[in-house]
Amino acid sequence: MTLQAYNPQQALTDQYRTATVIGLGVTGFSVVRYLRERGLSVTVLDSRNTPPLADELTKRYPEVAAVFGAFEAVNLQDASLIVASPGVALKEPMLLAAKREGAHIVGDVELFLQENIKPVIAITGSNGKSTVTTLVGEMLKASKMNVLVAGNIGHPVLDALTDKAHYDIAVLELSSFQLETTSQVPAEASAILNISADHMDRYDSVGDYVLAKARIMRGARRAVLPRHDEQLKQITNVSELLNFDLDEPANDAEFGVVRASNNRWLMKGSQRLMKLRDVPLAGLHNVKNVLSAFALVDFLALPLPPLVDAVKSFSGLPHRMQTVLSDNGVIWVNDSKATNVGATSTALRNLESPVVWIAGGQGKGADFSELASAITGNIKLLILMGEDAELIEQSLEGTLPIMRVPDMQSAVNLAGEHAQENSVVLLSPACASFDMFTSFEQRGDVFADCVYAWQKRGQL
Ligand code: UMA
Ligand code: ADP
Repeated sequence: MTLQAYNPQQALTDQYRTATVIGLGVTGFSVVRYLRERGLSVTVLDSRNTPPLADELTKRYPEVAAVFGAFEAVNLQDASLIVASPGVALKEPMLLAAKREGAHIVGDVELFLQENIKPVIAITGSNGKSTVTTLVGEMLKASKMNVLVAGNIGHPVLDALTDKAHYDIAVLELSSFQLETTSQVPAEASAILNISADHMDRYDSVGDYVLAKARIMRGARRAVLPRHDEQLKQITNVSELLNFDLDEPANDAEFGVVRASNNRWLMKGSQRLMKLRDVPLAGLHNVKNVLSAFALVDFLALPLPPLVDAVKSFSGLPHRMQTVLSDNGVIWVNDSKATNVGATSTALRNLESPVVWIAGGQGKGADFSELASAITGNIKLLILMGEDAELIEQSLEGTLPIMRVPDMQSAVNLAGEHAQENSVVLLSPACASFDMFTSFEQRGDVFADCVYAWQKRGQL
């Protein structure tokens, strides 16, 4: 069969009358909604035998054909337009075969950007995306703007279009997976917050992962980058560059920190933005996050006071260094969103008290020996669980005492026995959660429940 040639000047939904959606998670479901509203005939494939949204699909869209179970190339034989969910690798043989046959493969973000006419702020990076995306959203809301916050943060972008939500500006958190299926991101300002290795089960090298992230700069009018990352600067072909870091900024395109008398100030060039001590989020990595948020909204030239008020009242997101309980001199901290080595290293470096550290899960091909440089004398004990516990133990052997447990309650009980007064018990897994939990949120909630159960037991 000869497939129809794609015309980049015309919206995909005007060019194709049929589409195949790969993956029936929240993204896949939102894509089905979007395509059906535009009258396309849709087929859905999912490699699970019974994806959780299967019943909902049949109920809402009985006309949509669904093929569940192992992916087979034959199911894409006649597909011209394929919309792939971010969790499905483009290396998937069925997709490679379809591409060879001339199929057009995109993601939900590509479809959104084709139709969106409002200004976009786009954010990627290995860590801090959700924090910065939410904070930018709060800063714009405080400035009386009607903001859409969507993307990898958990709200599929196309839901905004199908819900016909009114917004003046879109703030999008974009993962490397979403960027792989997006040709251009015509944003007013795009940020790569930082890079540390992640998703090494999906990429052949860190270089490939960085290149996927760098796609966020295709079509960007302004780039926001960490000041001293020469590699990112080299691969960013955007004429207007803004940067951020914790040192002194040299000019108005630089955001940083200066010490003046007894205060440290967040600065844009020589302009004071706010006192560092008024940033409620803990840790210097969060100061970088706040600086990048100021840089991202800079092009709007908004009055400063509402922006500063938004930062002052932003207490952070759950599951990121969140205090669950302070009891008998022990602070229990939930950092379940630390799903990679970079995030957990930051958590360990930020803590000065004695730490009992709980980690483990699905390692995604990470090199856990990189954690060793963040392990100083105050990290007293590592309690490991999950699929890659053995691998982490081998990688960190000799750096600190390590114990293994089968589940979260055992981890919490053991931590409670070992934590002395003035200690922190930190859940910072450096791994994905899917071996034992449905999501990082559920893992964090289970941790909190186990901590409360431990506390209750102590009170009996
Ligand atoms: N599926 C297959 N075969 C595969 C892989 C997946 O059939 O090989 C199916 C699954 O069976 C499932 C569906 O695809 O039914 C899930 O699709 P998905 O994995 O793309 O996940 P969604 O539910 O659509 O959620 C996605 C993002 N998930 C991933 O990128 C893995 C969510 O980010 C995002 O919030 C959501 O879209 C809305 O945009 C999560 C994430 O973990 C939080 N992101 C990674 C991260 O932050 O590190 C990138
Ligand atoms: P993402 O959306 O990129 O996963 P989050 O804001 O959800 O980022 O934070 C994820 C994890 O990374 C948390 O453990 C958090 O404490 C840590 N983190 C947040 N910002 C940074 C940063 N700038 N550098 C390193 N780690 C960070």
